[in-house]
Amino acid sequence: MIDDFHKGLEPSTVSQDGSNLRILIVHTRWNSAIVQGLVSGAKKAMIEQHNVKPENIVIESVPGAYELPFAAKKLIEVSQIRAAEGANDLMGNVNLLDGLNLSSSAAPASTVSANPAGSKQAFDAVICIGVLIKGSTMHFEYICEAVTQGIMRVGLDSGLPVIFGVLTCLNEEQALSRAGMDKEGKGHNHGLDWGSGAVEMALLKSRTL
Ligand code: DLZ
Repeated sequence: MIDDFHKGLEPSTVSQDGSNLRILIVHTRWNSAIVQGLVSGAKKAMIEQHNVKPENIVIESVPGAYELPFAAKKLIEVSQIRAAEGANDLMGNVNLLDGLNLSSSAAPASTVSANPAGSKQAFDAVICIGVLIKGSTMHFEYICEAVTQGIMRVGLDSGLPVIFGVLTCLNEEQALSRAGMDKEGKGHNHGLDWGSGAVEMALLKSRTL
C-alpha cells in the first residue's frame, strides 16, 4: 500500500477561477434524496472552491437518468439560441422547453445574468447528475450503457464539457457512500469532484493556443 496514495480525484495544482463561468446542472428526480446530496456537493465545490456565482448556476430536473442526455442537449441548444439573441437570461420564461416538462429546482432560471465576459456561449459546462441502482432485471445494464454513451455524445457533439455525474451502484449503500451520506461517515460526496471537474473543463474549453 502506498502511504500517500490519494484515492479519487487529485486536486488540480492550478487555481481554477470560475467567477466568469455559467454552469448548467441537470439532475434526476429518481433517487431524489441522494441526488440532492450530490447536487449540493457540486454547487458547494463550484461556489466555495472556484468562486462560481450562485446566480450563474442553473438547475433543471428530469424524471430519470435515461432522460439526462436529451435534456442536456435541448437545454444547451436553448441557451445558445438565447445567448445569440443577446438575451440577458439564459432560459427566459418562454415555453422553449415545451414537451420536456423540465422544472427548475433552484432559483428561477430567469434570474441568471448575462455572461460578464460577453461570451456567446451560454453555458460553459454541464453536469448531469443521477443515481442508478441495480434491480433484479437487466434494466440497470441497459440504462447505464445508454446514459453513459448519451452523455458523452452530447459533450462531443455540442463542444461543451458535459460531466458524467451518474452513480451506477449495485445497491443503495454504495450510492449513499458515494454521496457522503453513509451512516459511518466514511463516504465521499462525488458531487464535489463533479463541480470542480466542470470548472476545470470549462476553463480548458476556453483556453486559446
Ligand atoms: C425505470 C427506472 C428504474 C427501474 N431505475 C432507475 C434508477 O435507479 N435511476 C434512475 O435515474 N432512473 C431509473 N428509472 C427511470 C429511467 O431512467 C427512465 O426515467 C424511464 O425508463 C423512462 O424513460
